[in-house]
Amino acid sequence: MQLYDFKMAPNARRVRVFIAEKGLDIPSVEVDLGSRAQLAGDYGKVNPMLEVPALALDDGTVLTESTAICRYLEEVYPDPPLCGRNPLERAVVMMWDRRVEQHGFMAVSEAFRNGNAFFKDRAVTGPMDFAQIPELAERGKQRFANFLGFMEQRLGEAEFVAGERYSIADMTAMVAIDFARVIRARIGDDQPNLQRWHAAVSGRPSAQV
Ligand SMILES: N[C@@H](CCC(=O)N[C@@H](CS)C(=O)NCC(=O)O)C(=O)O
Repeated sequence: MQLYDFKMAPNARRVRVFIAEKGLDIPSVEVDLGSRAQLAGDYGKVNPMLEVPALALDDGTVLTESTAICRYLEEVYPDPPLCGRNPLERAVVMMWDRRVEQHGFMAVSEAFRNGNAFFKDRAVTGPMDFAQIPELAERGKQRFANFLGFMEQRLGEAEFVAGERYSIADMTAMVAIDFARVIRARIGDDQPNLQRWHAAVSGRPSAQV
């Protein structure tokens, strides 16, 4: 296997954290998004969506979409379970992971890509160019602030995002919140549940990747 990675890319970090939690050692190659390497050369043959992460398997299959990559690794390397241990747990974990992805991850992404000059005419990833929409940058910041409030409430009722066990939903939430520094958004001093949870998940060795 080989992972197509980029150190600063949050979706790639989601997969790196997952790999670290599984204790796997998967070789990786860096696709430098900073110099737009994903748009040049042969990377389109690896991933026509021109995104990282991508996981190339030994049989030539290339998996993209961070959640799909993690689900594959969960099936092949079930220990420790990170996506739930039974049908109900798996559904609850996926529910929370998807909520975090849609309302947290996408909010930061919307704010960052529509507000930062680097993404002029590249407001959406992939082969098509899209102009920035400044209103979306503002809306993304608002959505992310709402997300933090929602998570503060959630983490007041459960130890981890999806319940009493650490899961992929915690990884997605941690990566989104850490990445939100790019839009200058942070957990507030008045959000003790989020602070407690963030200290716990950030203290795991996997968070260092
Ligand atoms: N849905 C994809 C999204 C992947 C994605 O958006 N990757 C970003 C980096 S975090 C990317 O490759 N961006 C390329 C670009 O900016 O053109 C996933 O879950 O992996």
